[in-house]
Amino acid sequence: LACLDTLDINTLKQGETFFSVLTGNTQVLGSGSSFSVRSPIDGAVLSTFQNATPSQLDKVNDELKDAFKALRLVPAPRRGELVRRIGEEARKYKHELAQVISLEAGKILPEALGEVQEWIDVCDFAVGQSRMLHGLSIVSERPGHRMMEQWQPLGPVAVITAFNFPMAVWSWNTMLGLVCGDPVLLKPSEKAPLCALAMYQIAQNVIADMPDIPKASVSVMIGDRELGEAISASDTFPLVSATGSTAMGRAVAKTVAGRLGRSLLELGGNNAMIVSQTADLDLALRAIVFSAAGTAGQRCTTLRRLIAHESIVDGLVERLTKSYGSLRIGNPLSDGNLVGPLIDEGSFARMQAALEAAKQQGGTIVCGGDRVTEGVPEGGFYVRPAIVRIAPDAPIVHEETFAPILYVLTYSSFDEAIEIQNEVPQGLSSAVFTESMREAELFMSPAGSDCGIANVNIGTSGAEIGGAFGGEKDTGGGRESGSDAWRNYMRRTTNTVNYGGDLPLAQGIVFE
Ligand code: UN1
Repeated sequence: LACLDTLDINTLKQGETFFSVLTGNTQVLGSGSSFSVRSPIDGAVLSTFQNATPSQLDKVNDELKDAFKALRLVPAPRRGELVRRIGEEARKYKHELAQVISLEAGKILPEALGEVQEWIDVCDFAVGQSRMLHGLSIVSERPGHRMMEQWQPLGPVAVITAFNFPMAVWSWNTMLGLVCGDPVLLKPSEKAPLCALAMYQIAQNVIADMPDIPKASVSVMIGDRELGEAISASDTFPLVSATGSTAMGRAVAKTVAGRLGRSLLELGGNNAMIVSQTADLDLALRAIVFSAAGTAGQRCTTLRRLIAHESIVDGLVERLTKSYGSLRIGNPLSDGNLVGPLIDEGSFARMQAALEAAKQQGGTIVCGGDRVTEGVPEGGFYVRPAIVRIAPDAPIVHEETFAPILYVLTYSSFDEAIEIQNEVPQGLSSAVFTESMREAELFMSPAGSDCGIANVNIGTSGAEIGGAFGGEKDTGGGRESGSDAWRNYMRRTTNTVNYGGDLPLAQGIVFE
């Protein structure tokens, strides 16, 4: 745990318990029940917290509202400077930050470093954006009038994150939110609170040197579902950005909509790849293994359904099975391992239940699915990634199981492949491997993939910063981390200015 000392996180505790309410001004213990965080690597206790409670939210809300009053007046390029410096710190501590991710989320170090890189990349993106918060100028129908729109800071933003991308998802929202003038309160996954403290500490170190930036601009509350519900219900937050299961997103959306707030949702995926008979199969093979087995199947973009043409499916499955056989499974902090542990025992149980359901629904397990106990740290839930051949309409194929299970489905016509791809409730990521221009274009056309992400000749996971990230249907509709995602964090005003000496009414109305 030496990385925690380097990141100063160990100063954020009282006795053995870490603070759960942190606003830069205030750092206190939660007043709720206590819980321990275990590393998925070996089940060892990493830290102890007490849940922050809804009653502690009131004071935090006041601090956030005050912070907003000041931050909204700081010029946007200066807010960009804040984010630029945060990015510099993330660069400096990249290795330590990645270790915290590996410890708490069980991600292999190269992927954890990649996650910190997403944070760094979104900083660069947001810094540029801080000078480009443009609105339109619009011609008026009235003589002597001019119209324009302005984008204004929105207010405090709440960010609720999942365990699997504890730093990237926070940073997508927070770096853009900050340049837009919004203080951001993070409620991290209870499985990854140390990541939240590390990010908080990095940001607060920067804010300490920038007296014009209110400290509460980067705040954290560590708590359970009850806190999440209180945050969603609180009208302090015009925007609640939530990442996690569809069930969680539905609950948040309902509460936030009930007070006419906005939610920005990035929920479940059930991502598919179509492999055509024309595909470059060597390329497809590599893409499938990384997308399906990487991160132990715990990305929302993980490839879960492989839709292969009937003429190539058998050969492809054979090659895949061979590749899966050589995947090194084990301690995510050790060199050379490609698949780390599942997050916890519950996740292992859900994986086993899904495999059982697949068998009952006519599926055949081609390889994997079993727990690995040799050559891995004791106490962690390590599994061999599974490949299952099954019919596309088996109910289990339509569910997202957050574990490395790849369902292999077969198609004969390309239209049928697209139909299979689109028939699940989720709509996050999708891919096609084809050398046919027609198939590629059809896949990206209005009659093609219905997902937020539709890739050609690359896998479903590992999107880069810059493109809008998110998806449709049960995925929740939000878009983050690129393109015009900044608009989520601002409100638009339309201004009509009369520089003439008369008062003409629109639509030619005469009122005198
Ligand atoms: C997630 O799993 O919540 O595209 C995000 C990817 C990553 C982000 C995944 N850049 O796989």
